[in-house]
Amino acid sequence: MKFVRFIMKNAALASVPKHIEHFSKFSPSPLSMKQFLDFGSINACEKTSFVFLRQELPVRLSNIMKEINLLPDKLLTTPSVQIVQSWYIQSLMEILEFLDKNPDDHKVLGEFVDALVTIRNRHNDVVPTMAQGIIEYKEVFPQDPVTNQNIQYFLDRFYMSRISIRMLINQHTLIFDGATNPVHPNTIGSIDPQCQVTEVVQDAFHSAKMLCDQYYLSSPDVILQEMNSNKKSQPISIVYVPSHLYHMLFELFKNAMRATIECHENSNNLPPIQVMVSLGGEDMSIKVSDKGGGVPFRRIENLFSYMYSTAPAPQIGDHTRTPLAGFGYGLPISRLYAKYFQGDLQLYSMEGYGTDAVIYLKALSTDSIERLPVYNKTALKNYKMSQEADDWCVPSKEPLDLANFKMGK
Ligand code: W6P
Repeated sequence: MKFVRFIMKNAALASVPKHIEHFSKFSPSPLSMKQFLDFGSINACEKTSFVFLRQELPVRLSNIMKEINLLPDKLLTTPSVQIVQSWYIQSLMEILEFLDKNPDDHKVLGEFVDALVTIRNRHNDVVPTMAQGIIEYKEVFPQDPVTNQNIQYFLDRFYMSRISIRMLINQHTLIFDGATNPVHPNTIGSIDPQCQVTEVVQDAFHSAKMLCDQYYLSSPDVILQEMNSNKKSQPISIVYVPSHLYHMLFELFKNAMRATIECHENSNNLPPIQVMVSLGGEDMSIKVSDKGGGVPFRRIENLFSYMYSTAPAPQIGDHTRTPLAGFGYGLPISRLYAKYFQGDLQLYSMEGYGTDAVIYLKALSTDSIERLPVYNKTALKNYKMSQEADDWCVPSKEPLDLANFKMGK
């Protein structure tokens, strides 16, 4: 029996590359907020969702698996990246099992939900494990700008793919587990059709403040304003995933608080963090402003760099890092959450004064459509181009010796 299972397992494993080839030829199908909501409304049909996901999940998995395979060997063969890759292979195989099953069989639908939960849990630690892979790679190849660019390109796409796959899995498992969320009865899976933006702002601020108090024994206050240009004096609400918004705001508040405290160490009153929430016809924007001394323009890009913000694992007994300090991947991943539904997250800093961080989201649910990476020739080119020289000169610190250019007499 054990032997038969061993043979079967390897037969399945051997056919994986063929399946990846097949499914990566399809482009992922981006869903709009409306489509997400439709899966969870009155005519919600578990069967339709099942039939969609058993195709779409292999497509999204295979598209990104092709890109994992394009990573430079030195990175692809690190133990950590190998582990992540094996999780993707395992999860792909588990979904493929459902391709020849009957969508009208209730038992099949139940097993599918269970499989999705297993897959979601398997991938819980993808972000720290990939970070470990970068550390393993950095030990051999200390920071070079070419690698930084490539890793940035890959991880932005890889984590965006992961956000989208987890979104699909969360929606299906939350909607079809047969229970309504007791705390938020009006949510459709993880989406709140009337997400009260300032409520999420206050939640996120409160959590960051607690962390800040714990480590610095003080924390700045908040001044919160909103401008609803559509319906004056009504609170701003949008169709959105509150947990995504919370994640972004929590990250921005931690950064703003740390900057404020470290910049005003020697004074006994901290300038408050100002938040402006604004709803227009196209955008819903949130600006978080601190007077924390700002960041030189040259370093702003590094704040979003996976490579430059991958800190070596803290040594045991090293208490120099606080939770508000080594942010890890907080900012780049927050920007991906904003971009996921066609928004963005940008920093405007003035060194010597402070920083404005702005989250831009779509005001209309018809504009909130998934932004997904697709594996194609353009993507392939981006992995190959890397080795070539930059087409801008490198500024030299050595003064040019004009004597060399004097005409001989
Ligand atoms: C800073 C650096 C930063 C990053 C993100 C958000 C706010 C701030 N403030 O000084």
